[in-house]
Amino acid sequence: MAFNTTNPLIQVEDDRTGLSVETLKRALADNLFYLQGKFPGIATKHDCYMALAYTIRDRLLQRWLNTSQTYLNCDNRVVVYLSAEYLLGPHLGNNLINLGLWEPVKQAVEESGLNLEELINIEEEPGLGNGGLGRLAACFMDSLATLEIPAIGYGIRYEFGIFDQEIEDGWQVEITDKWLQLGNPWEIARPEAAVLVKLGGHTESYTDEKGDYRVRWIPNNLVKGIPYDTPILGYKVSTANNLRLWKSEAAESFDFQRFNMGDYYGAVQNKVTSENLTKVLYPNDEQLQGKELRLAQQYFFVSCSLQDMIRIHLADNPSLENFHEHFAVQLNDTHPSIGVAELMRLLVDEHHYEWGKAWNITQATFSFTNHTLLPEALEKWSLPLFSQMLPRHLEIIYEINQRFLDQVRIKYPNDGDRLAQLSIIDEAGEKWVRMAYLATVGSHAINGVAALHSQLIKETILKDFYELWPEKFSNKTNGVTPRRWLVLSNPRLSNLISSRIGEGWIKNLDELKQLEPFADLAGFRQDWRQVKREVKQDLAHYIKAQSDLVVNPDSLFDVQVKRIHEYKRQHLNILHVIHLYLQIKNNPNLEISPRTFIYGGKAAPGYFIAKLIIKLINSVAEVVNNDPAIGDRLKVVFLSNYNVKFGQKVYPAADLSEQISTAGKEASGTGNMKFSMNGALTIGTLDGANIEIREEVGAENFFLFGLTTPEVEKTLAAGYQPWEYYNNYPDLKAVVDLINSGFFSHGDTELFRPLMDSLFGHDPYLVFADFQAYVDCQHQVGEAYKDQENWSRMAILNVARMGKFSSDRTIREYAEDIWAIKPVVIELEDLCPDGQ
Ligand code: B1H
Repeated sequence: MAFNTTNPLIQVEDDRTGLSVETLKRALADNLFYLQGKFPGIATKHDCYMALAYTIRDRLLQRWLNTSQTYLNCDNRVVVYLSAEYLLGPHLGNNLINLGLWEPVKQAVEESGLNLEELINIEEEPGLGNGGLGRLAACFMDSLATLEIPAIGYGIRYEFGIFDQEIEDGWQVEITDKWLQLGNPWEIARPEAAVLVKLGGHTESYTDEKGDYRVRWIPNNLVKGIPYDTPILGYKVSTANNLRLWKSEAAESFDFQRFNMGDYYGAVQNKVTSENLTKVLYPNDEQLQGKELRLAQQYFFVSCSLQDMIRIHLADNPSLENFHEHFAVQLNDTHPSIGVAELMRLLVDEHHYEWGKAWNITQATFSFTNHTLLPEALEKWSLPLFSQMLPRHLEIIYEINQRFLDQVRIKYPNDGDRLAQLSIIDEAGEKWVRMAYLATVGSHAINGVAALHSQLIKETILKDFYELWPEKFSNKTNGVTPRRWLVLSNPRLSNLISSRIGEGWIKNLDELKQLEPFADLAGFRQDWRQVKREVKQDLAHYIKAQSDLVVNPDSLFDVQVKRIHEYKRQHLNILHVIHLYLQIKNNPNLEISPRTFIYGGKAAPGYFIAKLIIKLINSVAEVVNNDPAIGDRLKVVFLSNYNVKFGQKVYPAADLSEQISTAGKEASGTGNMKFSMNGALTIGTLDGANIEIREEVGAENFFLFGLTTPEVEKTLAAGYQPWEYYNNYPDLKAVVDLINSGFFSHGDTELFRPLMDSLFGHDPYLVFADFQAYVDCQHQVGEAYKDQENWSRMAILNVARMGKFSSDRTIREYAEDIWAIKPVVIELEDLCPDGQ
């Protein structure tokens, strides 16, 4: 069959492009029949979801193809985001918002006898990330597309994303996340663009035909990378950027030589090993595991991506000389930092560039974002492991290091200590490759993710590098996309806002400022409270359905949702709950603002103390929720399986946002922004982006407590004595004694001992030191909540002053200061698919 290549564009409104309600209905029925192979009568809800997803995908394909075609045709720069994690959340609702199709699709779905919200809820979210770092990558992709910035996101298509969490007897249980089981309508595999990745083996030198000395890598394993593409739409623009995730496969499905010799198992083994590479996401948020498979994952996706970029570049350019003018590559933490050595290898070994030239291209290409200062999260790989898997890269890193240290020697002669401190190879004891150092040396720009964090990078982990190259360092405070985190997740509040100030804020969040005068209008505050009440009622229904607990939507919803980690101090929060419980027990008529404490978050499967904190929260919940003396005044609920989908329900319903990390430990936080954007007030420490949120919303609209970063350092340096706090603060003592008495553990005095031992013995997070300040501050919160008019006023001002925390602002800063990139407008109509 011959296609009409002169004008293959579909010109008439047909079932794949039409936007009228009638056409949408027809398309839905058509997809159900032809793609799902079902009559409506026997279709499951999931079939209907799939049919709808394909209906929407059809309507974004033109944008998607036009976008990549436009980027290929004009010589613009392209941002490449390299990230081991993308915590995208469900696509359907978001795509409807960004396409501006919510209303007609809702009508079409309803007239087809279905319910749009129900179908949206069916989507399994791609949980391809652990927490904030992965979610930031997703928000950035949304903003890049919305700002019409040419961008590609590269990552890993994990077959199993972050595990599903269930709670059994108060303990976390992990379940495999089989998100691909029923099919993924949002991705398209591109096996024709597969690449090969080498692993293991050894290197050897040779002299090429021109007489030049060269090195080649003889691997002992070859893995194939298959790209799977997902469109990332901008909000009400024609841009649809590409997210390209790599799946590993065996380069040859059978090792025929082995098979012929009768070793069927050995032959299949290679296939299994290769496919294992992208099998599962490591679930250890900010806790290094140092596993071989993890290094292989990192190298695999980075090599696939760089090879793909080189192919794209050489399609339109005679050489790689100007590679860095074509691509600005952002390293999302050190997870993709092997890219520095890989690009050098590709340029020097495979494309025969001279070292100096290759290095200039490499440094001009990469920039690096650091996301944490926690020592246990800083990536380092043992030398033996590295040389076994990536022998050539280790040689290249040695060469990079030697040349770098030669420069340092010139600047600081006779300073051996400094050389050891700056060396990419840690040689103090067992030898390691320090990945943050490799990323820093190989990049032209390095940034942190909030003002305090960027400052601390310069003072601590990269201090010596900052002295060397102060001009490379900057801050880029994180942000979140208001499309997913307000328009999609909180339509009631979004509509209320738009009814007063129009819809401009969705693309220009600073326009929320126009809400400020409304804070003084009693009628508006009334409407505001009405919205909050309805949203809280929704969450109350959800809580009832999940945990069979009835909570009062008029109580203060006090929420902490995030990964469970000692530095985030969920245990400080639960100590406060116990304190309130004791207060009521000791004074049965105590009048306090009724509160519902809501927790959610996953613990890394091997992180015992984090799991014990979950158990403690659930144990306290069991006692408090069932004590008739408490009545409606306190309820505690741990909602299982916190993820993007659940986040969308919980942020809008919160009155109080718990951001209580030990000062200096939370690099930025982004949940803090999502809460404030939805009108919650924050109780928080001077940590990460909390500081900037408080600056923006005003100190009088923020509940601040706790030690500052210098005070934390001082307290630790002076030899922190938790016992002193225990002995000096009776409220703390009462709470701790109650736990230790077995009151929350059916008399078992041992259950929570490991947690208590850590709080008393070696707690770098200073829970006891901040306890009293936290309790006092929470008291102020409770009092403030009694004045609903003023509370609403503060909440409105929080929202009105959130403009800074749009990821659009963050991306604009990266675009201007680091990537030097300009938007490229995509035309929907003019372009033919063959680019003519
Ligand atoms: C953040 C991580 C992280 N920082 C290692 N570092 C991981 C480190 O699987 N791993 O090995 C996974 C994640 N995640 C978070 O990044 C910070 O803690 C937040 O404060 C910050 O808001 C977020 C985005 O910048």
